[in-house]
Formats: sequence, C-alpha cells, structure tokens
Amino acid sequence: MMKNVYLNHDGGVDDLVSLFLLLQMDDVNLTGVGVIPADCYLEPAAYASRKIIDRFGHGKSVEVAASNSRGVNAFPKDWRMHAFYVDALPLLNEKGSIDAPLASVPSHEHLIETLRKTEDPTTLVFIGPLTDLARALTKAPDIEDKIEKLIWMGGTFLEVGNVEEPEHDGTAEWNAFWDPEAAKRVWDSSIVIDLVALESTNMVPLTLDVRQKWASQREDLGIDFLGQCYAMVPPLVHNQTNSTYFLWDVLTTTTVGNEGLVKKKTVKSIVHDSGVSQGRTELSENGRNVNLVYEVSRDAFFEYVTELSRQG
Ligand code: AGV
Ligand code: CA
Repeated sequence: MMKNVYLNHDGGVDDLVSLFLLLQMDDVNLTGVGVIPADCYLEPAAYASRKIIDRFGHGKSVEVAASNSRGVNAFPKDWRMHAFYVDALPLLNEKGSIDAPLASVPSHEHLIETLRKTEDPTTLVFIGPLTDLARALTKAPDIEDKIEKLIWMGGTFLEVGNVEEPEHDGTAEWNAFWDPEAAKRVWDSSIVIDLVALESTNMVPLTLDVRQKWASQREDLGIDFLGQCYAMVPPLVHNQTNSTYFLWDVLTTTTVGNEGLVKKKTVKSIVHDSGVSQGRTELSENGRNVNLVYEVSRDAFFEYVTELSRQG
C-alpha cells in the first residue's frame, strides 16, 4: 500500500538527507515539501530541496513550498549556514538548472491545499518547528480529518535538552524552542502524534566509523551524497558538545519506511509555551497522549539508511 507523506523541513543537513531518503522509499507517495527558515536560510534550503528532487527523485514531480513563518527564538547562524553548503554541492549542480516546481503559495497554505486535494489521509513528517502546521490548523481546522498522524522530531522528557541559550533553563529541544506556541497549538489538536525526541536521537550520533563506511562506498552516488553532506557537520569524537551532530531527522524519517527500527510508548505530556522553560515538553497527567520513541536499534538503523541510499 502506498503511503501519502507530506514533509516539512528546515534545511539542515539531516533535513535535506531526510528528503533524499523519502524519495528512495518505494511505498511512499511524497505529496509535497514545505521549507521553513528555522535552522537554515530559506533560499538555499528551497533550492537544495528542488535539486535533490531533480537528482534523486526518480522522475517524480514534487512541489516545494517556501514558508513565510517566523520563529520566537532564532537558531545560531553557524547552523543555519549548512543549507548553503548542500545547495552548492557539485553533485546537485551538474545540469545547472532546476525543474522541480516552486509552489506559488507559502508552505502553510500549500499544506492545506495539498491535504484537501489528496483523496486519502496523509502522514505528516515535520523535522523542524511546528509553525506551519499550527498556522494551517488555525486557518483551516477541517484539515485535521485529512491527517493520518504527525511524526515530529522534537521535544524531550530528559532533564537536559539541547538548547543552551541565555534566559533559558536548558530543558527544551530546539525545534520546540524555536516556536513554543506552535507546539502548544498542535498539542491542543486531536492529531495523533509520534514523537521522535532526544531520548532516541541521542543514540544515533554522527561518528567517525559511520563516516568511514560511507566514504569507502562512495562509488555509489547515493552513498556519496550522504558522505558529502555529513562531511559538513561536526561528529562525536572525544566528547559531546552543543554542536555535535546527531541523525535526529534521519531517524525520524526512517520510521516512516521501517517502523520496526524503534520502540514507542504512549505518555501524557504538556508543552511550556513561555518563560524560562519555553519549549519544554513535560510528562503530566493533565497532558495529551503522544507516542514517544524511546529506543532505536542503532545498527539496523544505519544499515537501513545505507541500503536506501544505495538505490539512490
Ligand atoms: O534539535 C534537533 C533539530 C533537528 O531537526 N535541529 C537539527 C536537526 O535538523 C536543531 C539542532 C540542535 N542541535 C544542532 C542543531 C546542532 N548541533 N547543529 C545543527 N542543528
Ligand atoms: Ca531539522
């Protein structure tokens, strides 16, 4: 059975690799892509997305929509620069032109239009902040019925998240922190949420052995793309820093094609939308249900990523 999937991403290295991987999944019908300028700059992220669809989309036609959403707490500039590097890869620029269409409406409206015109329900994959979804729900509440479920890379119930910023207590994950009110808006809906939180993504850091494996298989174009992308970001070597790269979004995306890679449990949670803990997801009896991914089969995950890419 083909699964309808709509992707909304924010242009990081693992966001763009996620788009690449979704295009390799035989049972996924990618109905559209939204790009939000959170952990990226918009123009290179939208260009890179369209070039990836052209180069690795097996002739599929997928529209890319640019977001006009703005966040509450800005991402560090160094991280946002990554989209420029991916966009400039020679591997994506051989033909010197772009065919994949750019939508004429902003991405929250594109999401509404695409959900409405797709006959069966759609699985939403959000690997950046939830701003576009929150805006879409507020503008067109009817779309809730067209959403099979939301798979979101965001949040954590660990004591320490990955935000290290002034005036914050460090309990939040970045995608939730960028727009805490949007997360709250989505929490207030009745959409089924699968949460790929830091509990599970912490188990898949970028390490040198992974890089080496991809380097040694670089004669395959898809694997070379992985290797080139993950050459741009800092791996985990001696100890973890705030810049250490994990395969956050890629883990999220692989659960679409291979649910068996992870373990999930249902928990009740609230989101803090203001104050020193803004963006924190917290366990609470008064909260809503989310299906928390709390464990991953690390080796099986990396094998699956490599296998999918090889067909690229
Ligand atoms: O919090 C993880 C999210 C993911 O969607 N992003 C990166 C992934 O695309 C933000 C982020 C947290 N730490 C980072 C991030 C880092 N060290 N470098 C770049 N982005
Ligand atoms: Ca992301």
